[in-house]
Amino acid sequence: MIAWKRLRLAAVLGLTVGVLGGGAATADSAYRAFGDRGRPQDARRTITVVMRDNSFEPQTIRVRAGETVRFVVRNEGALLHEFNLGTREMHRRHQREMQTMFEHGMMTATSIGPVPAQGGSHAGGPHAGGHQVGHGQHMAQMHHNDPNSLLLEPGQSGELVWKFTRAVELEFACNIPGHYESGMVGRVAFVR
Ligand SMILES: [Cu+2]
Repeated sequence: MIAWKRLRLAAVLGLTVGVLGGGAATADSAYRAFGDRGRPQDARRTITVVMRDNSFEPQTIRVRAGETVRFVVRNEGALLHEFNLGTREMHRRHQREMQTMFEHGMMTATSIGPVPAQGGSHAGGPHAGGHQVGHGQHMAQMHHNDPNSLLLEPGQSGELVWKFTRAVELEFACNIPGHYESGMVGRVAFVR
């Protein structure tokens, strides 16, 4: 049991280095090519996005370069979904990271974080609300503090304020394994 726990911890820590270390430098700053976290007081417009299993509504978002938009995103599906602003290449990279997180139990098809570990968990401990939080959830959340991304469990809503600085080929996508391929991708169209 102890050996198993150590193994799992090692796996998660190893993954952390991989996800947040190596790839992160590029992946995390890549969004700066087209925008950055916006200031809520600069948002003149709110765009509501609904996520289902597996689609986005609407499928196209129209924005202007220089505009700050407040996104309200609702997960009305029964599965875990992501709203992520990025280029096709960024999404491809992120899909590989998500795949690894799934393989390590850091998220499941319906929730962030592993199935509660037997024998209680550690780092983080019980949070407000009596929720047990293990390394997996911590890491998944850390990763999803990216300003260009929201990861929402079924029934959850979230907000993301984004400043679009430059017109580039851009998509909003869900990078949970299999979802992009099955249609969870939409186009960001820059208008003048
Ligand atoms: Cu999805």
